[in-house]
Amino acid sequence: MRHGHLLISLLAIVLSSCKSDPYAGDENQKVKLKKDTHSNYVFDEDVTNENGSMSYEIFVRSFYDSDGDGIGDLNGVTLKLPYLQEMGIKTVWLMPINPSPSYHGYDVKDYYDIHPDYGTINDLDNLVSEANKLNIDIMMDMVLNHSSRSHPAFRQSYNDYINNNEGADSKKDWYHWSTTNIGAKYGDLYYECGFGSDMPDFNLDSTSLRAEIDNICKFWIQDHGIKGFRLDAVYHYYNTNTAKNVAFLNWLDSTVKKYNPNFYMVGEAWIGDSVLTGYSASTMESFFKFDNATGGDKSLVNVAKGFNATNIFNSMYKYESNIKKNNPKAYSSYFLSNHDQDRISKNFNEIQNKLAASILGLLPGTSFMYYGEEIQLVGTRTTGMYDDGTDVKRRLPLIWSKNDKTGECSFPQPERKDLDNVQQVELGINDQLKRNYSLLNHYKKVVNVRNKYPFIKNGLMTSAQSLLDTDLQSIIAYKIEDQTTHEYIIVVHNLSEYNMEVAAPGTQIVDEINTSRRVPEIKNGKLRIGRYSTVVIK
Ligand SMILES: [Ca+2]
Ligand SMILES: [Ca+2]
Repeated sequence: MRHGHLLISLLAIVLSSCKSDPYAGDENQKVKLKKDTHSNYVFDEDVTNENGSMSYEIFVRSFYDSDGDGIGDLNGVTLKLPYLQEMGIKTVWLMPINPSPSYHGYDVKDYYDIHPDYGTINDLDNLVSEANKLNIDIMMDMVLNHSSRSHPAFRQSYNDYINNNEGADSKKDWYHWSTTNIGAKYGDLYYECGFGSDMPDFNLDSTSLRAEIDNICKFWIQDHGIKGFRLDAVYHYYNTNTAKNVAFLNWLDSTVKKYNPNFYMVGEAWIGDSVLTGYSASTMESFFKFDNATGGDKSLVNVAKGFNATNIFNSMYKYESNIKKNNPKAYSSYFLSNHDQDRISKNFNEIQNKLAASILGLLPGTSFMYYGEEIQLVGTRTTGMYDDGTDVKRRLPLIWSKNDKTGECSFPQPERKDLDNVQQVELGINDQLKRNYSLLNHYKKVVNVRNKYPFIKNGLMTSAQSLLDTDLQSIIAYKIEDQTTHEYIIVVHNLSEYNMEVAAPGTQIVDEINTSRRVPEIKNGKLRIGRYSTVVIK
């Protein structure tokens, strides 16, 4: 690991590392932790997902196939809701489920229906109804920056523009038409298309388009009980113009809340903190925190590997404080990776992956797991030296069982089947559920702890680093506090491979998430915490 000399100089540690058994090797440690007297993962059975804030992103096509055609479907999601509830998940984000010519669905051709591969509106209603019984909110992807070029409105808009149709039914201003080249050509005109010619950009200033969007919101929220939207590409609504994007988001926020005052949205603005902070000026609740995702300059993946951790956390404290100044109800949506990024499994051994899960699970706001992260599902765009130019391998079928292939989906993009050369993980969800120390059960433990403290969602995160008597980057302490009741927790992560002893930033350990058989303790003002482990302190 890193900075071994620093650790030794603090006499805070020790422990030889690099043992193949992650739970072995504690004999020679200088810091003695209390003997473990119970199983590593103890779950508080009284804590449910009901007031939790852990979310789970699903690519329906790759999740669970209920009818044996090889394609994941809505009934498959319904069948697996009990698994998601057991994991403590509160919100399920379904990647696009509308009819679309593409396998990923981000070019919608009908905003009022379900992709036939995935099922029917009745299946969706059944999913929402079953999810409600299990306290799970169904959030759907809403793609409003652009439609599919095969959406009937695109052709009609062209015709209305060419014929200068000003009638009540006119869609002439739904898209951006021009006689000069602003993207791609259709008929005699050019149209704007930031994401490629298949995806013409909507003109979100159009009054009649906004009326249509209002109607789409009513359809899904009021008529079909969807609880939230994940908004695709909000940064591109008005060509990266923050002020205009925020104004549109405010309009959309007031629109969705007409149909459900508790409706919530999380926006995808793939930008750094400095610009993203400006989006919190909107009335909308949340935006994805890309800086802290894999590939970002302050990634949680790097934190879990101990790189530059205090600086990364300092930037997060600053961001969290700034967004709450803009909008007291704003909260962040953290994630390790998503469907547009290489899966994180390549970065980690299992124990570091567990630490990453502990970090993700104990951040304020909402945290999103990407399906398969709990079993280290594999998939990156790049094969060896080559970039295949497709994200399909980042969205491969979830593995449910090593031996029972029931429900396992086939390669999601059949026409690129030649790319299906990924050696996938051996153990699936059901195998890992049965293993006490599996990554999956670690995730389950983390979410169980998170769900004990519902104020995490809206709490303010501030540094508690000064309460420790060390300036090591390898141990992180922060406070999450309810701004109304002032209830709080202090979270301490040991990012190193060594058991550590530091000044205790509180008097009582109320929760522990261990990756070693040794349990932590507070004694004589000192906190002893095992390697790659986490404690919650009051
Ligand atoms: Ca199917
Ligand atoms: Ca746009």
